[in-house]
Amino acid sequence: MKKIKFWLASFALIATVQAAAQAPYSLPKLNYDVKALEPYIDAQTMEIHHDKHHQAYINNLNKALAGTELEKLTIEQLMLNASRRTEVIRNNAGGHYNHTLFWDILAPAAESKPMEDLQKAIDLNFKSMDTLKKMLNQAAMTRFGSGWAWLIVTPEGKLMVTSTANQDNPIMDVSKDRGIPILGIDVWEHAYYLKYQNKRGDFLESIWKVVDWNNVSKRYIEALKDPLLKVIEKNAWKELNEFHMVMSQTFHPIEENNFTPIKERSGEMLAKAIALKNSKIPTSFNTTEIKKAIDELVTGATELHKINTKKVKDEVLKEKMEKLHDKFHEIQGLCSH
Ligand code: MN3
Repeated sequence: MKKIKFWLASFALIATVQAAAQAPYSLPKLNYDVKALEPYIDAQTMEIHHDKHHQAYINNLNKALAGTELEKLTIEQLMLNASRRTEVIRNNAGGHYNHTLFWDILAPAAESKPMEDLQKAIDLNFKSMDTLKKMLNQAAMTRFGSGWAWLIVTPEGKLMVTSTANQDNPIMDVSKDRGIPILGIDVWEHAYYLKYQNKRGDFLESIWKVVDWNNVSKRYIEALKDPLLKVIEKNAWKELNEFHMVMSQTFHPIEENNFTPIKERSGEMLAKAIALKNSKIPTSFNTTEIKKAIDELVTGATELHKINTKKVKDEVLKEKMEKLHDKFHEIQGLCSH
């Protein structure tokens, strides 16, 4: 049975990888006519914004990914570790994701209202819809230069208003506030300049006439169930990532019989283990199991550093390091649920 499961999983993986390989990103169709959001967003703005600007993000993204390993990643995976991507990939992956969301949360003369679950969450987090709109407009007004204002679902399942510069978004590790966006307002001048010129505030008043709360509500429900929330939560755990960095930069050389990095950095690794122990453990990872494993990680890193300063044989160092590496992966495994 296990074997069958393994093969099924392998086929699924191959299918996914193949789909990704032959699927450079493409422009999603609008669900409404370019004129449909008039008079709040004019047809010419919609046309240029969708057909030219969004298309350009897609073209640049496909070009930057072509023939690289990154082609196999999902758009979310590309964005999560934005700090490690090139500027081109970060900007254009964000540009594609953000605009895809933007078209979806707009609707012609939307007189829609949030569905019950979202309405309750808005009341709980912001007291009222009016306050939420004010906060979003404030975030959009004070975003200097180009960027986005967001309503996001945080890893704790709460709603939060935030904003990002350029084409960044809260899925990215470069953002201060992290979570899954369910509503985004584009405040690049290309989103409003033809009709509103420099009056960003007027654009922000109008946009509420065309926000599709049905789709925002659906996105809210989906975000709460999305495994990406846990991934973001773990990805945002800075001390875990910093330990991981030192671990991978010292452990992998050992596999190739290079002991120099660990001999030079065992003290640094111990410091990172202690920092991890003292860090604020994200809510859903704050279990006795994980705390115990982190304690053991500190013990292991202490021993490793101690024997390293005594200049033991490489084999002894290697054995300790393998145990520490296993312990770290145990923590990572516990974190992924
Ligand atoms: Mn735009």
